[in-house]
Amino acid sequence: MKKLFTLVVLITLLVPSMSYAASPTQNISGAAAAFSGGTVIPAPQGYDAYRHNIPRGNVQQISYYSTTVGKTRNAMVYTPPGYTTSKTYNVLYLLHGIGGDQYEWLNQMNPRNILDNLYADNKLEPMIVVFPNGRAMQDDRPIGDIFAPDKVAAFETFEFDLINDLVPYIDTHFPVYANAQHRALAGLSMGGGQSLNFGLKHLDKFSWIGAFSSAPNTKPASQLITNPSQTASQLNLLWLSCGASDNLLSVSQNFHNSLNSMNIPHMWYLDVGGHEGKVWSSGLYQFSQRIFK
Ligand code: FER
Repeated sequence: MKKLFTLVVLITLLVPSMSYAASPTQNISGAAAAFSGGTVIPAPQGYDAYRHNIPRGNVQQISYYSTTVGKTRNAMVYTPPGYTTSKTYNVLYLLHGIGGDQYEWLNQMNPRNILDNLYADNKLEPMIVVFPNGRAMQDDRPIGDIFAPDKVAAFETFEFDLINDLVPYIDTHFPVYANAQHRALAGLSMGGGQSLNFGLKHLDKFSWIGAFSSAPNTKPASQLITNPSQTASQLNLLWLSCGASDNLLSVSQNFHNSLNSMNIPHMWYLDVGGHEGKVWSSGLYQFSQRIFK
């Protein structure tokens, strides 16, 4: 009798979550699904919440010398549960928005919970996640007028800091695979634009690219992609997502349309929401599960 009771409780607990994940209506009404290149199941309830009794990753600050800026700069690094220097890891570089810095993702998007939960569910390949400061200038703090021309320009300069300074630092100070097959670049808003601008230009360095709610710093796809068949063959994943009520939606939409006209395989996910954290948490949840596989 006790066994039967346990069984009933277990089934009651399991069935709703399973049918939630599998329900086709979740795709349509839950996320206003509009994507190509695969099926996107919206993140389940609690995906970004702290789950008790699971192994956890760690976060540390690192400092590297930037030849680009001419000073030592800081970044944050998440190492996954069970991290050991006797294994070799993939690396995801995750970039912030115009008002953010290296702490923005960690403080506002719950990446630690999202990733720890996905590892507990066996849905991620082992990766370290680097959270840089993408404003490559002497004073890189998001203070004063965050739209000031020198601050906006510093988001462009970050291309050289990333490629020449930060990536080489990570490659030599962490146990990582130092090649494009094992490197991903993604970001939110300004960071989404950076990911497209730098990623598509440096496909010898990154083969997994994600852009969440890309900002107007995004260059035209036709400028970034001059040899579509070569780009298509070098990419492992190009992911675009945006909230349906985001004021910047046209940036992603236009990029998606250009990619279609150039026959560049990519995923396009129209999420629920505006220019806000829940769309970026959701973007990380979706993108992180699809990389390094
Ligand atoms: C702009 C509007 C928004 C712009 C940048 C943003 C550079 C960035 C928003 C964000 O990062 O959240 O016109 O120009």
